[in-house]
Amino acid sequence: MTSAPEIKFYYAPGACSLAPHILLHEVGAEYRPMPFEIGAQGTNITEEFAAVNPKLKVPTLSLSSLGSVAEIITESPAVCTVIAGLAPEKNFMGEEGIERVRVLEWFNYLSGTLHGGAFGHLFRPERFTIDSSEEALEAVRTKAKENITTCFKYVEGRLREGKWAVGEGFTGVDAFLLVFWRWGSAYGFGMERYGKYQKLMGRLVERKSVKEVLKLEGIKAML
Ligand SMILES: N[C@@H](CCC(=O)N[C@@H](CS)C(=O)NCC(=O)O)C(=O)O
Repeated sequence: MTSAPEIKFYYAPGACSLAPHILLHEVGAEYRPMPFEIGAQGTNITEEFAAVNPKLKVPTLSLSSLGSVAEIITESPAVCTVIAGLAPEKNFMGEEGIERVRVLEWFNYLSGTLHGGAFGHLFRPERFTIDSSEEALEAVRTKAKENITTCFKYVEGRLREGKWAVGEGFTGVDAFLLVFWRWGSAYGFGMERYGKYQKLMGRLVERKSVKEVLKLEGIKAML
C-alpha cells in the first residue's frame, strides 16, 4: 500500500513560491507550511533549511512517504510539476502534447529570462557586477528595468484576449504570472499598460485557491 506523501513547503510571502503555493491549494494537498522572510541579505536561513536546500532559495518542497527518505524538489518549474502530478486529471501543467510543451516554454521563460535574467538583477545587482560602487549597481538596475519591460511587452503579446495563458483551462503558468504582475506593480512598471495581462490577473484572483493563498501569505494581488 502506498501512502500519500508528507509534504513540507518552504516559501516566502510574495516570492516566486507564490505559484506552487497556489497549486498546492488547487490540488487540495495537505502540507506543512514552512514560511521564510527574504531580507536584504537573502533568505532568512535556518540550519534546517540550509541542509534541505543548499541553494538557499524558495520554493523548496520536501516530499516523503512514511519510512522513506524525503525527496527535495527545488526550482519553480519542477516544484509546480510535482504538485500538479498530485492531481493529474486537472492538467495544471497542460494536457499531454503541445499544451504541455507550451507550459514548459512559459515556465522556462518566466523563471529563466524574466525572473533570473531580469528581476534578479534589479533585486540583487551586487550579484551581477564585481564593481561595488553605487554607479555600477545602478547601471545593473537600469539595464534590468529595460529587460523587464521587454519581457512584459512579450508576455502581453503572447496572451490571448479572455483566455488563460495556455489552452482552455487554468494552468500553473497563470499562477506564475501573478508573481511577476505583483513585482511589476510594486516596482512601478506601469502594469496598467498591459490590458490582456491585467484581465487575466483579474480572472485569476477570483479563484478560491488564489484568495486563500494571498490571505495566508498576508499579501495583496496589486491589481
Ligand atoms: N530558479 C529558482 C529561483 C528561486 C529564487 O530565486 N527564489 C528567491 C525568491 S523569489 C529566493 O529564494 N531568494 C533568496 C535569495 O536570493 O537569497 C526558481 O525558479 O525556483
